[in-house]
Amino acid sequence: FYPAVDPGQLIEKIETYCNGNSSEPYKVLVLDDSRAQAKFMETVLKRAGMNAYVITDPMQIINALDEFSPEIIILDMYMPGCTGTEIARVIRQQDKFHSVPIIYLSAEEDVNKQLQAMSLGGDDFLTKPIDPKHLVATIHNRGRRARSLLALMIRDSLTGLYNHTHTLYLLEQEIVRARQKDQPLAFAMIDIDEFKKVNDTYGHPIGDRILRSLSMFLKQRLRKTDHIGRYGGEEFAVILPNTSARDAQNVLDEIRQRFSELQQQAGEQEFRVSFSCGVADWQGDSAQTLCERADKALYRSKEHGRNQISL
Ligand code: GH3
Ligand code: MG
Ligand code: MG
Ligand code: MG
Repeated sequence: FYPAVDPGQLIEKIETYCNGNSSEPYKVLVLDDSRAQAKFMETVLKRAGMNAYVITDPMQIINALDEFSPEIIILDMYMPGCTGTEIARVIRQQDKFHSVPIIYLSAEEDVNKQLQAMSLGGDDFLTKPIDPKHLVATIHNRGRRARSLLALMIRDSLTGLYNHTHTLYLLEQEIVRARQKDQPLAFAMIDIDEFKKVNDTYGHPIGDRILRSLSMFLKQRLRKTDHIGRYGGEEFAVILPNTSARDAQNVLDEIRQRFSELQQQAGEQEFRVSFSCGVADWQGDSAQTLCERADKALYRSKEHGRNQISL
């Protein structure tokens, strides 16, 4: 029922330079066979506060991608034994770098060749000699766009919470951390009660509003270090690092009670909505089995009459 968690290379990339942390220096990989040009690039990028990783041998590209996980790649066009477009193809073959911005930097002045290179996996074509300001501005623009796209990719658009995939990724991460630090970790699944009826009675837009209001409610009540995700339609997941299941149960039960007392409004009509919750503590097992235990606990809450929390 729960998809096996495959953090995927794309997600790894997201973690490296996302989470809204746009003050992190851009990680720029430069490949140019000319040592002088490589040195020049390194100096310019470092002066601009960027994290530069410079190679002069095209054969090092795979290793550099692996080790450095660049956010932006700058490729020379003509190198001994290969061209920039061939390197771009190699890069694009990896899922993880499928959408990383690639900027060609070359003395090639033939516009047709430039356009052809752009059509083969490149995003920009800059010509040498390059004005450092122009280079830095181009990298900034590309980098900012790439980061904001990735930031969108990990969120659910209705609630702004983490989406299903990213929630599972964070759970994997927190399991690693809990193991390293020998700390407890709690995981909770929340499911709104009789939500179909809410939609049927008051309409889908009201249902959406309730989903957003529960998201806000959870964000306000939980700690900054907790992770809240929209796990499915009207299902939410909460990861509570360094928290015992008992403590998680207490805090979530308080949230449950207050939420169930809120007056929801649809035009003239007032009504209440509740949720059920299942909490599980990490027992040294996998994310998948932890999810399964939380889900079973949630099912018990439903069975025993809803608007309650089970461990
Ligand atoms: P239970 O107490 O057993 O959980 O009953 P339920 O009606 O909540 O459960 P069920 O799984 O039968 O229905 C879930 C409903 O949630 C079905 C669907 O219409 C609604 N839903 C799922 N996603 C959204 C959404 O994005 N917006 C709105 N408005 N409703 C949604
Ligand atoms: Mg060259
Ligand atoms: Mg449901
Ligand atoms: Mg439900």
